[in-house]
Amino acid sequence: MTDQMSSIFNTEYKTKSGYVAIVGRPNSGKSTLLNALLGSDLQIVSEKAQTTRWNTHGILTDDIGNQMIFIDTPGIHRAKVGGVNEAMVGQATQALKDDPTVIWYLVDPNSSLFHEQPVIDQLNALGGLVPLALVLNKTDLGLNTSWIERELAPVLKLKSQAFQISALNKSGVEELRAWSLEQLPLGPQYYNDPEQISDKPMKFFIGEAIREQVLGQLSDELPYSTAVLVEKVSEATKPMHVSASICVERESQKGILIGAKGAKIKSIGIMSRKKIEKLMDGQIHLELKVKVIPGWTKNKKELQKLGWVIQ
Ligand SMILES: Nc1nc2c(ncn2[C@@H]2O[C@H](COP(=O)(O)OP(=O)(O)O)[C@@H](O)[C@H]2O)c(=O)[nH]1
Ligand SMILES: [Mg+2]
Repeated sequence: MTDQMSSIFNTEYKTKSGYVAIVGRPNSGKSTLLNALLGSDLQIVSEKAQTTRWNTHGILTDDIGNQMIFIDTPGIHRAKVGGVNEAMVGQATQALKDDPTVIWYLVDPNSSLFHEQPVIDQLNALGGLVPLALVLNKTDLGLNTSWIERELAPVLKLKSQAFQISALNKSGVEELRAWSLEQLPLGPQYYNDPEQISDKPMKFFIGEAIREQVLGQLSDELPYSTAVLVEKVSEATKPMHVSASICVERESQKGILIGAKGAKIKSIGIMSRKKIEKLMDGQIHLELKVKVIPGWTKNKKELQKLGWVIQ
């Protein structure tokens, strides 16, 4: 065999790797758990349902080179057909179709089984081969979670292993990680740099940092009608420069977002800038505008422009 040929056939990997899909209802704590694992606050978290809109990969490479790639998903729930909610649920179900090596199914102990049904249906549709961790989160709240395991384990067709964790204070997270690593096969390192913790570019996290403030600073309904478009990031200038628009559906929403004498948009700008400066490790100038795109949450073309892949 020539050297070249032997290198083609040399598939003996010494370390493990694989994909872990994190699914569950909105608000079960998926993004909090990913942040706990990565030791970062990259993923945005809020008490509002449906904070996560896109699948993102979190990458964890351990000391000896084992690589777990986590896919944080928007929650699975019943959604109206043809709009932003369906696109979000579509993201989550795609993560399951993409052949994950392990699945984590997160359950909030405040949930009711009725609301869990859409997630259970998706999991059962996979047919039974993927190892599944049934992860009962928020144990720090001191609620009784044993009923969940008792009720859910028998209706799941995948063979499951139950874990009790608190993503918030990180208890039980290490056991979950260690069990999942055991399930992974020997395989290639998908990402070369052991320090890299996400597949998404800086631009994505800048948009998310702004959206996090919109979610945190505005009342219930408005955030669901907003999207953030990051138009430009110049790292060469000093301070670095970011321009972005917050898109809303109606003029009236634009008014609320800007606030009396511009106070709201100013405060959103100041807080987002702080997080972006942390992410980019330096001073930035943030230029923030508000744009009205009528009915974007229901319009396929607009959703695509804002980054959704619609089947
Ligand atoms: N008490 C408690 N709250 C949690 C825990 N994990 C997540 N949360 C909270 O639950 C809410 C939803 O979390 P998030 O990670 O955004 O959920 P996701 O929609 O599944 O990604 C946030 O307010 C979190 O702070 C936990 O272990 N304990
Ligand atoms: Mg989330």
